[in-house]
Amino acid sequence: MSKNFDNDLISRLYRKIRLIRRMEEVVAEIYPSDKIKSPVHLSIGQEAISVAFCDPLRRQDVVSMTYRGHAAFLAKGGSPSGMMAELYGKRDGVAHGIAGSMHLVDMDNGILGASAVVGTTIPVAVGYAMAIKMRGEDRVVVCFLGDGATEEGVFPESLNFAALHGLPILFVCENNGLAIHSPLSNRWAQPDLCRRVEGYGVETHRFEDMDTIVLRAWAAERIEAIRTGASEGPIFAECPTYRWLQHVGPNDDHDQDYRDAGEAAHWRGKDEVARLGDALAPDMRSAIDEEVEAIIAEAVAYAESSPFPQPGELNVGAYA
Ligand SMILES: Cc1ncc(C[n+]2csc(CCOP(=O)(O)OP(=O)(O)O)c2C)c(N)n1
Repeated sequence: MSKNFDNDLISRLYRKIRLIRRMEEVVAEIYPSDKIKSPVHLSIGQEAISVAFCDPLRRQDVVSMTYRGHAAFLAKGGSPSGMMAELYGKRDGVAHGIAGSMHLVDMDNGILGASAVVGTTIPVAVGYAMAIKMRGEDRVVVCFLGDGATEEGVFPESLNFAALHGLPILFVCENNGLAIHSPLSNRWAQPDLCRRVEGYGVETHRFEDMDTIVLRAWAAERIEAIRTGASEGPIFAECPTYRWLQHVGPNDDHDQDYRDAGEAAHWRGKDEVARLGDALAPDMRSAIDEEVEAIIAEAVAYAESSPFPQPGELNVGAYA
């Protein structure tokens, strides 16, 4: 990490990445108690991408994410208490406690939401970008997707539409190399994803590594270029990453033979939460850590004390 780093930037990024990591660790601790009513797809190990791409966004900018969306939700400014209550299935959750971890949403903070159905948020994000363009606004959409989602037919359809209309959208592929248990080598004849995307007339960039500061600098520059019209969207970024835990649930699954323990050790050895924390003065780091623990304790207490929704409330928010 650069010695000339901006201390405010590092502390801001560390506060976010630490909050996301600790929220998910606490979710994993609580999960076996059955208080959390929804399945959880944890992003532990992948958080840097959401933190880096959300940091340059304004509140009125928009993100859409996948069912592995806790990191993007929190990075974009979603409420930790509202998220925890949603996981508990409680009425004060961000989706009234009837949607769960895979459907976090918060339109006041520009969080379009997520879906359990792979790829389905991509055209919704493109539609939102279309609306922004038609209204002549300077807002930007960031659409997070997994490598598996690029295999859905809706991905090339959405890319083509966004490119044809020059929409203000940045697609961010969190490439963890796996769709559940299937590695890329079993799925892609052409392993160069950016090359495939370029075929649609879209600017692409592939990162070699997951370095929060590097990702963030690039994101800030390209988001600003889309916002000001210096570059026409869409833009596509492929970010290599690694999912530390099992596809769904709170546990490690390296005892299964679908992936390599050496690879896990490699990624754990360059953990971005530790790297950013180590770049801060120890007293600043511990002050942030304490602040984060207080936010999480409040979120858990909020979730515990919120009531369950009643059966008659099942359709709340389902129809406009
Ligand atoms: C349309 C559809 N097909 C299949 C599934 C089953 N499924 C759930 S997660 C997943 C893997 C998606 O992988 P990726 O997009 O890379 O995201 P990751 O889980 O790695 O974050 C699949 C195939 C689904 N939910 N929706």
